[in-house]
Amino acid sequence: MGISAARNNIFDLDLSRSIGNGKKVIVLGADGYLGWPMCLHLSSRGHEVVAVDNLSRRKWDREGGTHSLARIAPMPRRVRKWKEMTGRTIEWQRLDVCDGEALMDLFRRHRPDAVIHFAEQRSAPFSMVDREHAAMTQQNNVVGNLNLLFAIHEVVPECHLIKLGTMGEYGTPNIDIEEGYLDISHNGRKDRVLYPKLPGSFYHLSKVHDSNNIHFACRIWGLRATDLNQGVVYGRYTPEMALHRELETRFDYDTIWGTALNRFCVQAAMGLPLTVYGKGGQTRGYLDIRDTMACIELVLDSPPALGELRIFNQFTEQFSILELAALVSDARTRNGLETVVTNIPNPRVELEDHYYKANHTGLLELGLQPHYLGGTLVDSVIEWVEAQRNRVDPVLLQNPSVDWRSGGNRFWQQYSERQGSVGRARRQPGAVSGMTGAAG
Ligand code: NAD
Ligand code: USQ
Repeated sequence: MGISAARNNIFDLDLSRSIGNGKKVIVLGADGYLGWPMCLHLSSRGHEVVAVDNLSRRKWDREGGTHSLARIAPMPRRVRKWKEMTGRTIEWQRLDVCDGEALMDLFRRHRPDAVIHFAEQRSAPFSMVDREHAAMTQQNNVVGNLNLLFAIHEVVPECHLIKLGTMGEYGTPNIDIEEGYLDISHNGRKDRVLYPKLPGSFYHLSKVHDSNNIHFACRIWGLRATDLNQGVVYGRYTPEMALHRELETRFDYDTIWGTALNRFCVQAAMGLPLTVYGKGGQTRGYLDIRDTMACIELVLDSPPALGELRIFNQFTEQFSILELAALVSDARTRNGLETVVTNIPNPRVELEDHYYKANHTGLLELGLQPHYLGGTLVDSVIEWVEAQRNRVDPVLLQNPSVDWRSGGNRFWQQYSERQGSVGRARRQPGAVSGMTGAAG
């Protein structure tokens, strides 16, 4: 949705809670797609927010030749603009979560009531490029999360850890997926165990390792944590971001970082075929970015008891890839335009036709009122993309550059090698100094 259209919704913006009445919250991964809107959302509701990121995502974009379709302002400019628009302060700190000492210092200085952990390498294809990317992903994610557990344990043991996990931790089992735990009977005895996991990439595996470490820390140190197994997020608009274009979050559309529905909207806007991988029966949980904000706020407002690891499945609807493609193509047909849906060879190793039924009642019981996916949202994203079509690189959009069996392919080589400034400028004709998706 363009800023002008989104402005109509700015009355959704709730600045009623005054500063100082909220909690002190550290947001790790604050420069990302979800972390930045989370900072705005919490700040607008009177929480004291410390925004932390090491800007590695901007570096990974440069490495792989990708860029955010929305121009994203550098963090110092974003927090200045927020202060200018609302009078509220978000404290910005550049820090690597894998630097355990620096993280410990941060915790000693701020003694947060809660920490929201988004700061991980989150692309499944990026984790499958080669050995180096798999190792980097698991080291970054698992070590960062472990450092965080120690910082909480040693500095603020009552602090509520809110950790972003993923629905992909479960994989696609042939039985119903429960919220985190499974009650089992075996040889006449009963117990409750963490739900068995069958993840589909080295990235998804890193989240499983995180979940196990968090579970262990809650058991032995009595920490309190909420692990949110989130589905695929779509959309680019929250009321806070509508205040100014420098407050917008990133929007990825390429085959490494872009997620399915966002990518389909870009393909439709460009008049290119929607790329269904394989048969398209792959079914996943999905949610609107506004519901990510709402879920985390609900969780923050009702922390679990000390020693408890609470797990929620954070999504609102499930769709197969073919259903998503049909939704986007129907939205175009209503506007008199034709969209082609094409099945391309699947670069991933995954079931393409499977049973999928995942329980997700926990957040609804906490009070979540979902925004369900409809044609209006799809239309608004497509309309916004049409206005930036000169920034879309069709090669990055249409061609998977990583194969699960053989790693980075010729498209990966082509783009990861084009690191010169000339190549970058050619790929981003609309880039202007200080407002780019590729440069930190
Ligand atoms: P993103 O890549 O846009 O943002 C992640 C941010 O974390 C980046 O700004 C990056 O620089 C930062 N980061 C990474 N490693 C760091 C480190 N060691 N120290 C400090 N900062 C570091 O990702 P996103 O889409 O905003 O996702 C946020 C979280 O939510 C991730 O953990 C992801 O796995 C999870 N998640 C996302 C989705 C989705 O659809 N986007 C779905 C389910 C779960
Ligand atoms: N897919 C297509 N065509 C495309 C892109 C994707 O058919 O053009 C298919 C994939 O093969 C897969 C499904 O769509 O079956 C989802 O892929 P995706 O790229 O939208 O999402 P995924 O790789 O699973 O990862 C994203 C986020 C990740 C998060 C995860 C939630 O990048 O951080 O953890 O969604 S979940 O899928 O629930 O694990």
